[in-house]
Amino acid sequence: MDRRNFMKHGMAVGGAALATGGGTLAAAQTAAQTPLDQSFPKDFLWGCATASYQIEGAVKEDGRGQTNWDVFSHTPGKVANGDTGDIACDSYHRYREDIGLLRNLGVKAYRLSLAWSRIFPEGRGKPNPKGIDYYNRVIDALLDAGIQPNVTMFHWDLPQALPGGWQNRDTAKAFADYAGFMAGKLSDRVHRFMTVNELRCFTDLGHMVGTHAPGLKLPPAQVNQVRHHGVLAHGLGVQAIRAHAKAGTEVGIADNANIYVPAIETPEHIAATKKAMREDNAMFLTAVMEGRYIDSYLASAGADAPKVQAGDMAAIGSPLDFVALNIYTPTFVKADANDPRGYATLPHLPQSPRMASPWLYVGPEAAYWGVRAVSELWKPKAIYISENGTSADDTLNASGLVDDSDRIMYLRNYLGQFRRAAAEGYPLKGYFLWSLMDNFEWADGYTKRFGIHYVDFATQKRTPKLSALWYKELIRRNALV
Ligand code: PNW
Repeated sequence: MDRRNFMKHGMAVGGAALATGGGTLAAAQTAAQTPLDQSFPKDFLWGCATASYQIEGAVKEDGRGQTNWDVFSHTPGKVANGDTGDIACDSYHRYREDIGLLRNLGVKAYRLSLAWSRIFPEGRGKPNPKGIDYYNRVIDALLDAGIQPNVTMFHWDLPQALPGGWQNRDTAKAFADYAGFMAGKLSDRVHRFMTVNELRCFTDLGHMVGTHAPGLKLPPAQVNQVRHHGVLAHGLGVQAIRAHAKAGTEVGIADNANIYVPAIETPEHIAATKKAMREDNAMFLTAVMEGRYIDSYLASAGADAPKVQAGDMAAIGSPLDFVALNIYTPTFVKADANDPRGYATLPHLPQSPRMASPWLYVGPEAAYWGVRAVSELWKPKAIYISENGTSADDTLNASGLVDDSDRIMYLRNYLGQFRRAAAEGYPLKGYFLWSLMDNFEWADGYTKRFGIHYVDFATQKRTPKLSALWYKELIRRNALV
């Protein structure tokens, strides 16, 4: 009940009752309330997410090979403050403590990624048994804690030894060999694998925008080729995982398709939104879900379209057991008869609300529309949210705690919209909050904190933020709180 209704009702039952009878007030409140059902579906999978380079540290330990992000972060000027992932959260050594944090939250699942270069230090060739042992230990400790591991095979830390990196199509093949190999090692205990994380980030940010490793600004034809190698790696990876994993292992992708939101929820604008979703993600999720590059993409790329070999598109379109989405920020859309595409994407405005990362505009409706548009466009069997969360400029208060009401505000609003999607029957099965703890935030180094646990990077002390207590309660009730 909001304050205005409460006051109205208080007046109606009379000032005397309000002033004297607590019981009368409680009864009046009950009568006035029709509480919204805030619950999530039974068996909804609650989890947290992290990624190898962002938390592990130990970059030279136990035979780990160098990666593109080691090189990039050690190149002056590339990462805020010259920060690197050399130590990060030191989870390589502290994973038992981190699993303790997960257990305390009551999550049923943890999304982690494997560092390819711990397994194949050169990207391919002879596997490194110590790298495999490390992930065996982590996975066994998770299972001992009653937590289901969900494994991403590639979350951006690419073995540096692979010649040409993602510009070379052989990297897609090397990825598939590595992913198949690890699926063979882990699928007795890991039942859900995600191939790659965020196609658009490791291709475009690394090769077009230049803000992520390897820091290139290539011309369009080469960018499209890198994108093609990215989706090809995913597709070949799906096939390799299926070939080596136990029957029943689920395989999907964790992608950050651009998420479009109708400015007005009417059929006209909703249709425009779905068109934007499909066309503006044509080289990424649309290719993966449809096994082809749609005409509008090929027409706009023209002579810069990627070079595709026989069999590529069938591999890219390999059927998936689920689609996982990283959802952070919205792009608003309106139907627009003046635009040949029939829609216009609306720019964010100076006063559009955002969180601590400049790109992180707040738009909880992205949670609902991301799930709905993907469901309606491609009918996946299941959808997971592989990431959602926010940066905040967290500081410790006088008691040494972090009262991150801003992060709770963000999460509660997004989760309300995920709940809406689940309640309407879209096949949303689970949610991984980004992130379990503050970590190496790529080009922002340690200046941006996404965790629900605060990490003091000088001492490696982890402290639950208020948002961790909030998430724990939400999980306990399986309902918004
Ligand atoms: C994701 N954007 O990155 C990554 O998967 C995580 O590793 C990362 O820490 C997290 O989100 C927070 O940034 C993104 O510009 C980077 O829209 C950039 C964007 C989205 C996601």
